[in-house]
Amino acid sequence: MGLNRKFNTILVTGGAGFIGSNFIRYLFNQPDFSGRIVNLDCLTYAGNLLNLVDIEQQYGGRRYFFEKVDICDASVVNRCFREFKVDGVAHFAAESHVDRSITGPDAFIKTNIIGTYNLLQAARDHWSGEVSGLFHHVSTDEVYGSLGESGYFFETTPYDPRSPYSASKASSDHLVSAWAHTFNLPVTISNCTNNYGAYQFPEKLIPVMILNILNGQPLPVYGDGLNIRDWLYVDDHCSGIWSVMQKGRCGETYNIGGENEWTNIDLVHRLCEIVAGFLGKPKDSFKELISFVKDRPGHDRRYAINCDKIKTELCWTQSVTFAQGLEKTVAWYLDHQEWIESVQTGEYRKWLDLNYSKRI
Ligand code: NAD
Ligand code: TDX
Repeated sequence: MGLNRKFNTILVTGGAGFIGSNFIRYLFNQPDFSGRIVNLDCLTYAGNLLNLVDIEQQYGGRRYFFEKVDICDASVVNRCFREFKVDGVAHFAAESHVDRSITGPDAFIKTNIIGTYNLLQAARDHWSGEVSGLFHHVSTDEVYGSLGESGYFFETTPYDPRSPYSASKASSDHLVSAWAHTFNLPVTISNCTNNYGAYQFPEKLIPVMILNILNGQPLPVYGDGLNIRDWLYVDDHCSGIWSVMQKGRCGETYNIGGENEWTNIDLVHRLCEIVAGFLGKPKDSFKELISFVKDRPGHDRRYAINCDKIKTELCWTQSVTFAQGLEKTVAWYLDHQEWIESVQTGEYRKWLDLNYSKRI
């Protein structure tokens, strides 16, 4: 691919969340990015500026700007585009947890659908005439539905979302494609498998298990534990997104995956062993904590992605093996007791209120 887009100012939505904060850190470490990043995040329970303290210290006010903004608020979103002269969007902001979408779908419909619509409209308004840019939409493999024992999701697989979360992400993907087709908005979309790594909020499988092991609490495995997920280290997701933003063809979708399928129960066993290793305990020490619990309603059985397109077209590939990634992740949680405590006690919310309540 000859294309190599340059960006002056990238608007990262949801930059205070798990993948968004890793993406911001990743971008500042790229020698081919010398621009500014505007982090637009309304700081829901999943938004945590402690994830970005180092970035704020190093780049704050010069190359990094935080704006406490709800993407459902169209006029403020518009103001940010104008004020910062945004020429790239990496759209991460979303309600992201499937279990929460079952107990409270409302926020998913608002943020994932209406919020995406507002951003698309703002980009369309702002990028007319001489000014242009790229809108990259970060999405999930869950839009494709659920697989049986064999087969993979391709970019051409028909959408078949089954949870309120995946249905809202599928809706947002369709909006993004429609804005490209109808209004010629320059967009790219990526659909990725399950991410893991540093700063992941302890509601998702891997951090829930690590923290419960450390606290000697039951490890809740849904159903029979044989559901399969394809896991990708978060930095590899970030490099995939950056490849698509720089070199991806407009209007195209790229699947990003780990090619790394695990049943939940095997993964939980592995985590028990890794933590035991770090703590110098016998391998099976924590496995008795495993507790099979009631299944998630509508629980998708298997996700697995074919990512040949991004590999062959954009020369992207995974760089971290699952063994390395899990070790790094467990080590990160062990080394970040303050972060964990702040998240588990809710202290981080007070810190945010103190530091950011006036910036709405
Ligand atoms: P996250 O829940 O950790 O972070 C979401 C961020 O969005 C938070 O900082 C939150 O404050 C912000 N946000 C939520 N509603 C907002 C609103 N209305 N206005 C402004 N900001 C708002 O999520 P994540 O796991 O980092 O996922 C990021 C994106 O990647 C999502 O779009 C998700 O669908 C997608 N994705 C996630 C995974 C995964 O395994 N986590 C895999 C594939 C795709
Ligand atoms: O306590 C648990 N026990 C358990 O068995 C939790 C939290 C999960 N699970 C199971 C459900 C899933 O089969 O583990 C698997 C992974 O669950 P989650 O971490 O909740 O992720 P998942 O539902 O697969 O969705 C994730 O990947 C795709 C992200 O949350 C989405 O944002 C992303 O789009």
